[in-house]
Amino acid sequence: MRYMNPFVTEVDFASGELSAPGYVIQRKLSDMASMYADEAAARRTLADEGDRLIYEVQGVELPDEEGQIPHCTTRILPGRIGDEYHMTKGHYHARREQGEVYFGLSGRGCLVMQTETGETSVVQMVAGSAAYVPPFWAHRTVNVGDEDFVFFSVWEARAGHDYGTIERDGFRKLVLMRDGQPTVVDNPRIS
Ligand code: S6P
Ligand code: ZN
Repeated sequence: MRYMNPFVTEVDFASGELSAPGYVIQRKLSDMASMYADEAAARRTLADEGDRLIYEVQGVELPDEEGQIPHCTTRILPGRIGDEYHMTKGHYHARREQGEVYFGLSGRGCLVMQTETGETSVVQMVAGSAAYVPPFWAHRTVNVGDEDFVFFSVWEARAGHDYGTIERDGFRKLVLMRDGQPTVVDNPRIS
């Protein structure tokens, strides 16, 4: 563990932009078409409208060492693929015993969580919501509003990210538009 200097980052609540991002990740529809429940709708959207930005992450660069506390913003653009709202890929932490805190900065979203033993939870997030992702819970965020949904995340550096389990199995709960409203439904692909 090395000493390093303290620093501050300015965060734009509306856009999620950091004053000096150490990295920026953009996830487009083409990166995650197979993660949408209606994959045919995703492929049709790509063919008819071309690719689109689904979400962007801006974070500070920190050493990958135990005790470091990485933090970043995520901005999910509004929109749907078929009936399903724009969302992040979602992941378990590679070290399942590491939790995380999400803080809503602007817009309106859902935080979809599940455990490997079959429990599920979906909580609402708005500006000012501090949501806790306990150890062992996979997490995905969904923009259910008409404007950008932006939140701030804080986790432990050695948590790591396991995307493969969700890519293979999906989430048990989906957030779809039903009668114009965000509605949580069971994922028909998971019995
Ligand atoms: C990191 C934390 C978030 C997500 C971000 C993008 O542990 O949960 O910063 O990385 O919201 O989601 P995803 O699923 O593509 O990493
Ligand atoms: Zn995480």
